[in-house]
Amino acid sequence: MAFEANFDGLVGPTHHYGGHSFGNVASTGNAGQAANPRAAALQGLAKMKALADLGYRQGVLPPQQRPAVWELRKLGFAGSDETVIASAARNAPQLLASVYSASSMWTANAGTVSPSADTGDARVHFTVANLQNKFHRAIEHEQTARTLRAIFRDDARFAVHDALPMHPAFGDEGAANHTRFAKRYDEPGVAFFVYGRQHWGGQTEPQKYPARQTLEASQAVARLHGLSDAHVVYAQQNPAVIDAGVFHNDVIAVGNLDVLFCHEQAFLDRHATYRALDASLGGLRVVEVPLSEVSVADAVKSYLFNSQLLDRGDGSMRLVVPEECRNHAAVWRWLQAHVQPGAAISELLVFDLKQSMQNGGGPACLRLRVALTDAEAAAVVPGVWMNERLFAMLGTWVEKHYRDRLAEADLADPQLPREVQTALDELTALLGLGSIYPFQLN
Ligand code: SUG
Repeated sequence: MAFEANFDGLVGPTHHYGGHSFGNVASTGNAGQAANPRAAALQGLAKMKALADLGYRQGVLPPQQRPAVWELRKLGFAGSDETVIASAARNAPQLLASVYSASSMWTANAGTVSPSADTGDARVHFTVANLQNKFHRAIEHEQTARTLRAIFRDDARFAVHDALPMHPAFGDEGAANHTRFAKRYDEPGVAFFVYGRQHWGGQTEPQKYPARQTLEASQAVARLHGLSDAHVVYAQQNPAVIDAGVFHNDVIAVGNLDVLFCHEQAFLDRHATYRALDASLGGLRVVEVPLSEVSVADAVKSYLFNSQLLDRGDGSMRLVVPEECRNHAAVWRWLQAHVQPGAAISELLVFDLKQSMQNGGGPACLRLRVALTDAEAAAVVPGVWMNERLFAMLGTWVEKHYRDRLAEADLADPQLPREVQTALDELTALLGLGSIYPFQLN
């Protein structure tokens, strides 16, 4: 038996609104607001617990150590950690905020995953995303690789590849631009890679905002995972929607098993894309939302498509959407009219994820999907699986260590790095991960 597990990023204690992501309109629009890291973490945990209670396998990926003082040292700040932080706070507050970002919570960007049914050597393959387009995210990959190797540590079953070379030709944002379709989780499926631009020889690109994912990066991931050409489909994202704030494909499309739920404007050539997927999979169900019913602006603001499609086991899907969908009349109307018994999407679940949403991170951003067989799941470090006990422990841990308010000025507080280390040291013990963080390894 095989199934899809979701590994959600536990929001870290330094969650803030830094305005770090040009092209992500929520991030730049909410820059400078005070955040509530405690509420952010509890909102994420509530979603994980609710899905675990419904019977889905749910894992937790721990946050990263912040501030990444070692990155400030590479940039010329010297002295003790306290001196480095104080001097960055005075002279380069934007840099300090970047190395304080809790952005690793969006684990859809941790890497691209191919299940063992699809790969050349029948292991589950992960390629860590380099996230090279944004400085605050380009500093995630080393820890991401360490964390994934600590959790998926059985080399006979799992392969974790390092991030692709840090160059604009290989811009890689992980699973946010990748969807795996299949008739069943344990059968070979189709890897669908969506790219924003082609580095060498590309014709069309967005004009206003960056395209973060390249075709060349997606092709490299397919090679690393040993995917067969017949089971890979590449499609270019519509550059116009990137310019409208769709910085990852998962802001405008989501798929699972044989269902693709997307906006009419998601792809540059939608008919060719649907045809290629349908042929490769042997039957695809497309649930397409027309522009006449939901505008791209409403899709971006509500995050209708940054939703999770979860298999109900009866041939239909549950759709997990953020609260913001209720607040956009056209979106809510579409959901009320189309999500119903007998349809491909037959049930709606709504979650309050406002803290993450205000940085452009919805339900789908917060999770990394890993299709596993029972034997593979048994080889995962057991402490990361969500259950009553872990939920209670993590809730207590958050209440004990997290602040309920964090604004940019607070990042200069010399106490904050110590609070983070104390919290993370306890967390690795709670999850049974051993030493994974720089402060534990040095
Ligand atoms: O990379 N936001 C993230 C959101 C990532 C969403 N992920 C997916 N769509 N899969 C990003 O733009 C904002 C951080 C700040 O501004 O403080 C940020 O990094």
